[in-house]
Amino acid sequence: MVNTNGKIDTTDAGVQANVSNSLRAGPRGYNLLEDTTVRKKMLHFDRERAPERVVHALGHGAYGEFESYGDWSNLSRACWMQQGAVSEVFSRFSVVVASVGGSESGRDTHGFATKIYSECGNQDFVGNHLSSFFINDGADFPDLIHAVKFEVDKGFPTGGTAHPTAYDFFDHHPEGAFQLMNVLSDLGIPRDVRHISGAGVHTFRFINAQSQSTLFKWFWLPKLGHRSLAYDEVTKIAGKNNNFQRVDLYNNIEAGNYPEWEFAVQLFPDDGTYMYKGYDLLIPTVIVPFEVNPPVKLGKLTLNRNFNNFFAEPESISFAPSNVVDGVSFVPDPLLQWRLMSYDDTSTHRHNSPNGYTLPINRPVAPVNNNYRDGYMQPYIFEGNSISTPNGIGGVQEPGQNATLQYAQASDWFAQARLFWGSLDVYARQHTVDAYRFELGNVGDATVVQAYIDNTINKVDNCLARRVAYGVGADMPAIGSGPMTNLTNATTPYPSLYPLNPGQEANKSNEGLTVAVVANDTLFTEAGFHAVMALLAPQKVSLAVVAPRIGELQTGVTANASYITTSSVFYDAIFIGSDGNGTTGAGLDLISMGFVMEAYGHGKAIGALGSDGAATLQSLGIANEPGVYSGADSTVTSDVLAALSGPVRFPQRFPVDDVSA
Ligand code: HDD
Repeated sequence: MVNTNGKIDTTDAGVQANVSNSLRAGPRGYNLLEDTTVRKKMLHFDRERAPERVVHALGHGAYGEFESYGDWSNLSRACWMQQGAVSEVFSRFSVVVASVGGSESGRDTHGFATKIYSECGNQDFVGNHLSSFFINDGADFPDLIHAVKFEVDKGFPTGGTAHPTAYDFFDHHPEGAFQLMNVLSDLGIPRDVRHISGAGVHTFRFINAQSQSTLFKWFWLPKLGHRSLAYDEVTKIAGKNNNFQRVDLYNNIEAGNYPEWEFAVQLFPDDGTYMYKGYDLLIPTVIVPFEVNPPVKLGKLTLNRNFNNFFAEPESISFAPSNVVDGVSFVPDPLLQWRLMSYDDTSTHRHNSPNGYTLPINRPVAPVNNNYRDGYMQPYIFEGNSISTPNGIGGVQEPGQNATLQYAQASDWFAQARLFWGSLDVYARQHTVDAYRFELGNVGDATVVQAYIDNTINKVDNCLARRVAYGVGADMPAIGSGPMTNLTNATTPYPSLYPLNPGQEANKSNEGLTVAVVANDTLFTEAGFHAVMALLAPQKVSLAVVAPRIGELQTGVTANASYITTSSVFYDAIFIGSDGNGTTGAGLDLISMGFVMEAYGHGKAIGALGSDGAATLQSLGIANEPGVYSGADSTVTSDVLAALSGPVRFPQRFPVDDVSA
């Protein structure tokens, strides 16, 4: 780490110099060519940017540790899986489509990449927050990315798939139907990265000390559970704070609220077929539901330290699925096989050198001894003359290994998407229908829209296809022309497919959430503040006091946000302050009413404090709705906290299509 604070400015040759004033021919004269100092400063500045990642460009991350829960030597000889092993890690979170500077809350597949700096070398887990993928062959990846990024002849839309080339690609790749439906459900718009899973998508291979192979799929399961946004919030967050997710992670780590994930694996016997109970383990778009093969928890990831320098750490880190330690290996999945090449290649390009592995963030804690030499920016001075292998004159010595195999093919790409659709409750279905309508409604090319509805959505479910078509003005496929999923809730035998369904993760921790209280010069007294905080603080929930202006209010309470700086979309629930005299309802102006009602419209818990709370809710017309509470300050606070751990949101408030016809 380098610290330049308080030091005398120098050139990059270490010569003390003033680099803030140009050398000029007299006080009003031209700049002189001899001003080598400022020329070098400018030259460095002109080259400050490295190319952004071709995908997953927009990201951030943090350090932490991985701890093995036990002795897993029966599965693998990987050192980080042994009894008591604790390794340092860095995790980077990203979104696929948006470029640097975009909104990280956008609807997308979110990347979840982790580098374990273990004693036996770097082990990278480069996954996404969803367990499937859009394609099965790496050869299609450049086309997928070309199709989902902005339209090249227009330069828009950036950061989203609601356009013709994307849906034309999806139309030609039905194997992605399940993944796209996941992205279009509320799973595609997570609240933040502390509440997402990670998934490796492919099958990998463990090898133990006896050289026995066990196949596995890996997951990071968030101890905080899953939480998502409402789509309307996504669009507003993008406008007011497109860094919402990194701010959330950063602030929570600074506050000591360290997010944790359990490392869980589904294990499959390696009998040479790469099949498990009819599931093809070489097809990355095919998932094996947890109900069919429950994951086993092997360890825990904790993120507990923010980085110091964005460029040197999250931006410069190079992840690669090819970075595995001895004891972890691959299978002949054609998507994975191309990934084994592409990441190292892109790292070489981004760092303009194969020496990117020597950067502090990429360097293993395990010793590096090899014959890779020279190239741009080689930082090491190696001793000795022997730089070839094998050798007999004292250079590095080789260990050894390798293997080859084959795979089968599955074909009903829609069955898995149908299972997912069947797992959603009526509200989650509506959100997914709305997301299809948003995307296809923006595609603009009627042929592409109709093709996607007929060729993909209608093969998943006829009712879904008709609802989407109806909403975007396309021809509705005839009733019965596609499969008809039972319309009662959660008909799936696999509820794990949609962890956001009510009741699926009851009693979630509220750690790191933020609740806003609507205040002004009379509403929300200090007594109210103490009553609320007494219950929020133990659950590590923060309180934002939102008022017409920031600063101390006449009640003595300090407002830390105003209607100009903030928006209801940044909070998980809303309180309405009370003046303690029974006159609150009269104290709400139009802006604060709008603030509360927007949160209400997003399904959030609303608590009106004080004896006058019920009257306030009456005046807003929401007094008798689920998730809306009034009463004594402590009762209301407890009710809101319980709502946050339980249903989280009250989707009954969102409009739902009439599908009775
Ligand atoms: Fe990829 C980045 C995840 C398929 C080629 N990918 C990248 C990142 C994540 C993933 C999380 C960001 C890493 C970081 O934070 O630096 N990618 C996935 C998953 C996939 C997947 C889960 C499917 C299972 N990717 C995939 C394919 C290819 C790539 C099939 C090419 C054959 N991915 C890349 C890349 C990137 C990348 C071009 C861009 C930046 C980087 O690698 O370091 O090489």
